[in-house]
Amino acid sequence: MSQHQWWRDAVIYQVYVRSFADANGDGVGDLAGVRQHLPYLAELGVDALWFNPWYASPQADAGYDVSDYRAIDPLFGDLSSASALIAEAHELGLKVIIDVVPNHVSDQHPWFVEAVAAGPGSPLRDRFWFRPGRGDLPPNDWQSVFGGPAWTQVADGEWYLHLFAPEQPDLNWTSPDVAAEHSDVLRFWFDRGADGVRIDSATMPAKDPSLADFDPADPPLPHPYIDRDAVHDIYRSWRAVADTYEPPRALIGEIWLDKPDRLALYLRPDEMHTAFNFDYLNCAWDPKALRHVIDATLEAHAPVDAPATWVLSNHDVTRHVTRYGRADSSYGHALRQHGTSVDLSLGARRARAALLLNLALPGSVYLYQGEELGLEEVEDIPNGLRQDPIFHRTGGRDIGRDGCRVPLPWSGDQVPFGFSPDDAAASPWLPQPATWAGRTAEAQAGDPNSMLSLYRTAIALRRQHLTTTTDPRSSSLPSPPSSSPLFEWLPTDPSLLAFTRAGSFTFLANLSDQPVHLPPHDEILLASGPLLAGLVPPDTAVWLRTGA
Ligand code: TEU
Repeated sequence: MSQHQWWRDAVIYQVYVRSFADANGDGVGDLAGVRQHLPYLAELGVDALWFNPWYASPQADAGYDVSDYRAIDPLFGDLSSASALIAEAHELGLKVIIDVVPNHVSDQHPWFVEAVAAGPGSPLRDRFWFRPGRGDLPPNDWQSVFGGPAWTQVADGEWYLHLFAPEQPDLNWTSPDVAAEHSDVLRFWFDRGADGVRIDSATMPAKDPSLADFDPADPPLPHPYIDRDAVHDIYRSWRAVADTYEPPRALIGEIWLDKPDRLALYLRPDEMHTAFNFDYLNCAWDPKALRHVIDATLEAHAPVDAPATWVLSNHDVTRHVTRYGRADSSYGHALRQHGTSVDLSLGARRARAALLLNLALPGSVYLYQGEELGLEEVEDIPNGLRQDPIFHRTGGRDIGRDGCRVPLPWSGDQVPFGFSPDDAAASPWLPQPATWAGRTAEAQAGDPNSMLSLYRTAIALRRQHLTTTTDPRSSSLPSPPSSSPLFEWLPTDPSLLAFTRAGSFTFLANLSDQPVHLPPHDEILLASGPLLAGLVPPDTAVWLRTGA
């Protein structure tokens, strides 16, 4: 396969910069911290890094409120450290994906500041959604994703739309300035070596211009602001920009839709290359449900010739070790609350099996920093330290996303576990649990049974047995025979998941509560946990080499 299509079967690691590694001791992760740990990421064996927004921002929503795309936030570094980071990543064979947020900007972005100052009727307000209210009430009944009304009033009496926090005014994509500016921003970063872009809230930038009221429990179709046809024009124009580069840059969509056929529309040949699979993320640890979502995903992606993606965690959702340790293991759009009982050792066992499943399925895989250390959701952060606007805007009804954003434990046996230097001026921006002492990257690196060791081994074996991408780090890897079927379910008991890949590779996961026999095989390549006398225990997965 062409090196140009690296994203088809890449393993992509999400770097949440503010929680990755803090080199300057202010308690917040930074680009210098990422640079120090690039060898760790190369050793993990991933192909690409996706960085959450690192641009200048008041940080009302952890950087998803951008005030200047052409500057790095001083919390994280500066443009020269970003360029150095990109160059160093490339030297290690790692691609770099940036994050762009078309739906909104910061209320401190010069466009919004100007629009507010210009007053009602000014064309500068056309880049946003300013409207007069209905008496003392907002222009319509739309609610923000983060809770509360989606409108905020400015001093002259007009209101502006924000589907997220009030500090994140929505852009009006019918304004030509908006499209031109985003194409320029993409060029700015592609010229600096970015290999792709993750597109935030990608279904939401196109709005019904009538801004009519609707019942969120029974929304009309098309929806007033989710997945409207006009949104595709945006990504066609972005694809045109990406395709002017050599090699072409990749477009990756954050598309929360529960209809695989609607998702596939974003993956048409002149739009995005790939999108996150949130149906899979939302799926319970249940063989029937998993089989169904895997089939639906592969069926929806095949006609548009786009690779499927497999993702279980990110900076917005409860970490999957915790989800899988609950009686109801699906994520859904459930509120995050205290007090649901979690069996973390069960969650970790399932997470190990799930890793083997993700890496064995056809397509690309997204990993969220810390999952390779088996980190769980930190649910007992004191309310006074919570930062997420979701916590604050729901009055604590939803405890928010801080629990999956806690700074990583790197080394040592005491807080801050090497996240910040020993002489740091500040503590980590969110408190780390003392129980992470045995879970640092340093502690796990030397333990062949650790989560980290499983990730390293599994990613390396996947490269050897299941990918066809040319690896810049090695030129002599075997490719599967081209005539062999790429993916085929094996007939098994419905409580198991079993399939073959590439003719000589078999995957089996036992999701029943009884041990099962290993199927015929030539060699056990990897198991997610100990096998007992030829038996695969519950919540355990194996990779087998079978007769080619
Ligand atoms: O998220 C978009 C989004 O709608 C979901 O993340 C989800 O509904 C939300 O997190 C509630 O759980 C993206 C980013 O990933 C997120 O971090 C930003 O806060 C959001 O956009 C606004 O830019």
